[in-house]
Amino acid sequence: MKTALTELLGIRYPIMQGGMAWVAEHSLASAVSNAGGLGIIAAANAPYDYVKEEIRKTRELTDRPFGVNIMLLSPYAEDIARLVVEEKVPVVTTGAGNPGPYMKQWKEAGIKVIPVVASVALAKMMQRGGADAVIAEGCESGGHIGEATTMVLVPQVADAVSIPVIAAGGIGDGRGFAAAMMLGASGVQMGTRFLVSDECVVHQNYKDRVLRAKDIDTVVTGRSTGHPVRTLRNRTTRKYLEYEKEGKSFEELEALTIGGLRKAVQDGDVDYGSVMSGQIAGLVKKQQSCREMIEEIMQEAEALLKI
Ligand code: TUI
Repeated sequence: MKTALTELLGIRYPIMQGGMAWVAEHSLASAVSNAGGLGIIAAANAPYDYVKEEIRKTRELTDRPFGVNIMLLSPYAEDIARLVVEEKVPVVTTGAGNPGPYMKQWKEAGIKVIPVVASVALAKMMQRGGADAVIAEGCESGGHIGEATTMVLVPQVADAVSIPVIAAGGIGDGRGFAAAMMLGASGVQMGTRFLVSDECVVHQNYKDRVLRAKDIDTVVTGRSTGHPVRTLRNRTTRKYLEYEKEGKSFEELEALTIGGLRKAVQDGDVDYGSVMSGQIAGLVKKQQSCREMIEEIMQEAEALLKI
């Protein structure tokens, strides 16, 4: 399938993998790129040397295009912004902020820049700043989220900009892919579905929680602090939501979740850790290779889009 996104990035299928913190490393990113999508390494809160090594390992495993996601709240965001230029990384995506200050250096280095936006206003600003495409991410997504759903955000962003729009949030199969195209997207980004892939290195307990999740098993914590985060419900989210209702301080809330994602991803502590997941977890029922996932989604979508 040829779309504005496959043309822009030189990839076979218009499917990107989300830059999931602690999850999206070289093994997952190279598997998605080798399967014809765009794999992404998440820089998250990691320092320069760690991300540099991840880029090297990814290049060892694939000669296809891949990207690095820069989480703009990271204390190392500036270092990683420089690293992607030094390493001539083909694609950069950004999240959780406005990458405006870095755009010029990335564009001058010939990097394709694709910021995640959660509003029409930021999408327009990114287009003015030279972005090659935008990812319109709805609040069905896991992790740090905005306000609007994918269903309302994607068509409004598609109307507002002339660069390609990639839909993210709540997409997990060929139906979601086809729906995104109907809303004006040129491709999709998926996180939760790839999280349970064979090549994804998260602890099996984490994958099992996602595979067993039902439609209404995610919750959003942190609305009161201005950092809403969607995760699967567990002991910690229950306590967090109680604390928020009681008006506990920012520090008390932070203390509950600090290091929680690492605990879930690496130690498999899914009862107390932070099990970030999108709402589409309820639909994700099979652990497969990234290639099987991508090919299945494309077959479903192509059949639907021909109707
Ligand atoms: O970034 C994400 N998802 C993430 S980052 C992350 S690590 C983290 N953990 C705890 C707290 C904070 C971060 C886990 N999940 N998705 C992309 C995304 N970006 N979603 C929403 C946005 C966004 C929101 C507002 C982007 C820009 C924005 O406005 C920026 C501005 O200044 O106007």
